[in-house]
Amino acid sequence: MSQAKPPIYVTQPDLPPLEEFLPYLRKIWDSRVLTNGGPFHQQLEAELASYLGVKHISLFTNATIALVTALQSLRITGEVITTPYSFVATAHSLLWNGIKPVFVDIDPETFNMDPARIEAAITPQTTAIMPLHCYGRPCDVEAIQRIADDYNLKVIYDAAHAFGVQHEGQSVLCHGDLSVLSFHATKVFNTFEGGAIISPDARTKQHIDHLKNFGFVNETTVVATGINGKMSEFNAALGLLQLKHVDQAISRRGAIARLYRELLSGVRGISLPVPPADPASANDAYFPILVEADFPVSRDALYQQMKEEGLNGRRYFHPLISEFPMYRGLPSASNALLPVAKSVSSRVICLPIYPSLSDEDVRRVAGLIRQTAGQALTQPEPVHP
Ligand code: T4K
Repeated sequence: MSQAKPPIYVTQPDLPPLEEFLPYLRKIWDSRVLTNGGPFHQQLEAELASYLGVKHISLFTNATIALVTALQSLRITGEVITTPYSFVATAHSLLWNGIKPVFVDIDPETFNMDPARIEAAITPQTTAIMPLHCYGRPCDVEAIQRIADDYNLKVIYDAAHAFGVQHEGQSVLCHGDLSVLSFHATKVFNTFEGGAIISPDARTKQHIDHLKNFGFVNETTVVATGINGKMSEFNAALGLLQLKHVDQAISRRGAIARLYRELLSGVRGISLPVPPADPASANDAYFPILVEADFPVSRDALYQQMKEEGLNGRRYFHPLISEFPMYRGLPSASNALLPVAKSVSSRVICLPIYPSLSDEDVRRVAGLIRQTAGQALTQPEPVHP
């Protein structure tokens, strides 16, 4: 009797062997330094800056607090132009600062904010642009910067998905005024929970470091209404260890993406994302597919069918941020103004992708999609003795 296979999910956190983490824990136990910018925190900032190819990095407890702090640090007010096609934290960070989000539509190929839509959304209240490098794919950073320069706007990138991504030979995180990374369990590089702000200079970093520590600059001086956004020594230690394995993890993600492409190309009614011309511009954080009208069943029916087989994709990002109750009353939230985002959101499924996912599981996912399309995989099942 064949046993049911365990379910697989859109992602599974990458973790190093536990034995490798124990010496780090021993050091924490011996020193009793648990947080507040201890040695692992300092070491991880230095090692990440070097790995990512950026000058200044401030570690955070998570990317959401980092986004809120990034906006505070640049004193952003009024209106900020942003994308409706993201995780809700992008826009929530604006509301937490009393800023009005102004949504603009996305590009149908990259799913990033369409720079051609930004100018028309600028008003006298606009102070910044907050784009997302969606699924880790670089935005049109040059076009966005040109608009920001013309209208004297700041640019804060939600780079939650963009760990290790390069653009034109340098880190994509070097663009804009600030970039925010997420090190959440579900991300390419995780510290359980965590995040970071990339700053262009030491003064900005110092200010951000004050803001993430209640605004303290020394024992008795508080210069701003800062928050507690500090990363603990535990998370920083894990990050140091994860860094040793991350190249391998990204390379395995690449192999899985290639296998999905091979197995799913030519399937009627399934569109695959166009890969960036430069492979260094991809970290394969996600593998989105679009279920088109000529696929035999709807996107939601396929999603449900996958779920029933224990092959759990996710509809990132459905609903759009602009459809949630706290945003849908905004004039820019009307679906009529966001046709591309609405259409992508109604067609997308992100397929499981993570380093420990086996080729066999990739074949199960692709096989189910092909079977539903009436184009079953022809390769014979591996024969087990
Ligand atoms: N900006 C963007 C563009 C983002 O995508 C995110 C986060 C943020 C900002 C904010 O970053 P943080 O403040 O989180 O650092 C997940 C994540 O919770 C969220 O971090 C992420 N984006 C978003 C895209 O995905 P959910 O609600 O889908 O998570 P959940 O718990 O359903 O996890 C998905 C699957 O992952 C599970 O089915 C199983 C697996 N999983 C998850 C966790 C947490 C595990 O195997 N182990 C785990 O510990 O939001």
